[in-house]
Amino acid sequence: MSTLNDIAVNLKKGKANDVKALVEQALSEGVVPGSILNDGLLSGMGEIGERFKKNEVYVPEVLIAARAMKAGMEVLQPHLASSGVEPTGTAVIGTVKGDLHDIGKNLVCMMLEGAGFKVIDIGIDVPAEKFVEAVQESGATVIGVSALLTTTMTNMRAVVEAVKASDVADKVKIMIGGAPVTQAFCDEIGADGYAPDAASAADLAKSLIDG
Ligand code: B1M
Repeated sequence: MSTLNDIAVNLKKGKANDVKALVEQALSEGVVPGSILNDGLLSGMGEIGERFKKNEVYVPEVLIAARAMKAGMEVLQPHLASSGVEPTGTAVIGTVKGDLHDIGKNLVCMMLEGAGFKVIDIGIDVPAEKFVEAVQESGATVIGVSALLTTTMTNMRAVVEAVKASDVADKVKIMIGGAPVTQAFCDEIGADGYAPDAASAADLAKSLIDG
């Protein structure tokens, strides 16, 4: 279906208005909402994620593609809801206590949305118990914790401990990331996974909920 291909192509170029109009066009052509999501929007965003991982595109391109994705989703969302298409999963994302950096965390949110997740962004400087509360309220199955400072990444341990001590311990997986974070640190604090960049975070979240 060429309209779906056009959606993916224009999304990759970050043409928000065109993506919005093409989603409307696909709906009027009778394309099912799930197909517009998977074969149009997510297909384009997935490709941007892969190219970002390979350093073929950079943060600005990802941001404008995500904006185009959002424009398309605004049109599509009510149709998805009424046709019973479920999100891939729900993820609670925040930057650890003491840390105000959110550019990388916001990119992770966008890539997760691009992978079909419902994202609950709980912001910056988030204490460990807030992550637990957000999962209790939302039923999220993934927690994403970001840190950009060597002095604040240690607060990720408190998030892992708070989750493990809570009633959601068996229901949610914890992934961590941010410039100073490593797989070795992830193993040390007992988090479920580490992703080096935003696109890998979306892949990791999918694999964590698939078990
Ligand atoms: Co800050 N800062 N900063 N800063 N800042 C760094 C991080 C620093 C490396 C600069 C330097 O010294 N060279 C340094 C940290 C040193 C260290 O601890 N090793 C530093 C410092 C020291 C500080 C202050 C202490 C400075 C001061 O006040 N003396 C202060 C701390 C404030 C606080 O948090 N309490 C501070 C403040 C700030 C600003 C507020 C001015 C601003 C933040 C604005 C904002 O975020 N809204 C800022 C910025 C912009 C930076 C730099 C320049 C850029 C960070 C960034 O956004 N990168 C940074 C230097 C640098 O990195 N070159 C620096 C772009 C972003 C896309 O990358 O966040 O790494 P990043 O995200 C990547 C991956 O890491 C990963 O995916 C993203 C994209 O692929 N990722 C995840 C991130 N989170 C993830 C979560 C995941 C998975 C992957 O799963 C959940």
